[in-house]
Amino acid sequence: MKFVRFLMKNAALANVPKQIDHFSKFSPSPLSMKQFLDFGSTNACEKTSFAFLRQELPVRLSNIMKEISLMPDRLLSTPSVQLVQSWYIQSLIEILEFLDKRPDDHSILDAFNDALVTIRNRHNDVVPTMAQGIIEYKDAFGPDPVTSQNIQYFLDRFYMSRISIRMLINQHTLVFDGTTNPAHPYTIGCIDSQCEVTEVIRDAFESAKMLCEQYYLGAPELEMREINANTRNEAISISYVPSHLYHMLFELFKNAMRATFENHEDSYNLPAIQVTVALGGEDLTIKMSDRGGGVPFRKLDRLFSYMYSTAPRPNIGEHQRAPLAGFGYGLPISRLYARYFQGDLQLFSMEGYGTDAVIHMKALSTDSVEKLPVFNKTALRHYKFSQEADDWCVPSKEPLDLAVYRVTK
Ligand code: W6P
Repeated sequence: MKFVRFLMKNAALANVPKQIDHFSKFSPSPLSMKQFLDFGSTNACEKTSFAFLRQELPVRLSNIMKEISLMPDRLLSTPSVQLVQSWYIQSLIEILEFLDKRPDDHSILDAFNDALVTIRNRHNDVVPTMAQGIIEYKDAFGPDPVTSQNIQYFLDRFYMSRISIRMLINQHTLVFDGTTNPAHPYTIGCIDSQCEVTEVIRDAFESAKMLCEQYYLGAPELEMREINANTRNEAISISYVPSHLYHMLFELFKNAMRATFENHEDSYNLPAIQVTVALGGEDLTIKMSDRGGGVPFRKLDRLFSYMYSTAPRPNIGEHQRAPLAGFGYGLPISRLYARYFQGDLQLFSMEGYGTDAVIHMKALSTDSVEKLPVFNKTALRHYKFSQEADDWCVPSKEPLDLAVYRVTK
């Protein structure tokens, strides 16, 4: 019996490249917020969701697995990246098991839910494991700008794919786990159809404040303004994933608080962090302003760079405290959460004064559509021809000696 299982397992493994080729020929199908909500409301059908996911998950997995396999060999061959790749292969195999199963029997649907939970757990540590691979690469080859650019391109797409796959899995497992007791009636899976934005802002502020007080023995205040141009004096709410919004805001607050402290010796007189929330006809915009002294323009892009912001995880001992911010992938991944539903996260800084962080979100659930990477010729070109020279001149350190050009009389 054991031997038969061994044979079956190897047969599945041998088939994987063929399956990846097949499923990566399909483009992922982006869902809108409205479609996510429909899957989880009155006409929710677990069989439809099952039939959709057993096709769509292999498509999304295979599309990004193609890109993994095109990473530079020096990165692909690191133990960490090999481990991540093996997780993707295993998860693909486990979903493909359901391709020839009919969902008439509820035990199949239950087994599918269990498989999704197993897969989600398997991939919990993808981000730190991938970061370890980058560290291994940097230690061996140094941080060159071309590789940094390629890694940026790949990881933005890879993490976006991961966010989207986890979103699909979360929605299916939460909506169809048999219980109907959401936090409040407007919650469908992990989406809140009436997400009160200022509530999430206050939650994220309070959590960051607690961390900040542990570390700096104080925290700046929050000043919030809310402008609802649609229905005046009404609290602003949209359909959104509160945990995604919380993730972005918590990250921004930590950065703003740290900057405020590092820029003000006198911690009794800290300038407040000002947050403005505005709702218009199509956009919901959140602006967070700190007076933390700002960041030189030249260094602003680095805050979003996976390569530059990858440093070995500090070993946090018993008596040390976790730093407030400043290492890890908080900002680039927050920006992906904003972009995932067609928004964005940007930083504007005035060196010597402070920084504005702006989150743009779609106000309408019809505009909130998943933004997904697709493996096509354009993507392939990025991996094959990315070693080209820049098409803008590099300013040289030495000023040009114009004397060379003087016409001899
Ligand atoms: C800073 C740097 C930063 C990053 C993100 C958000 C706010 C801030 N403030 O000085």
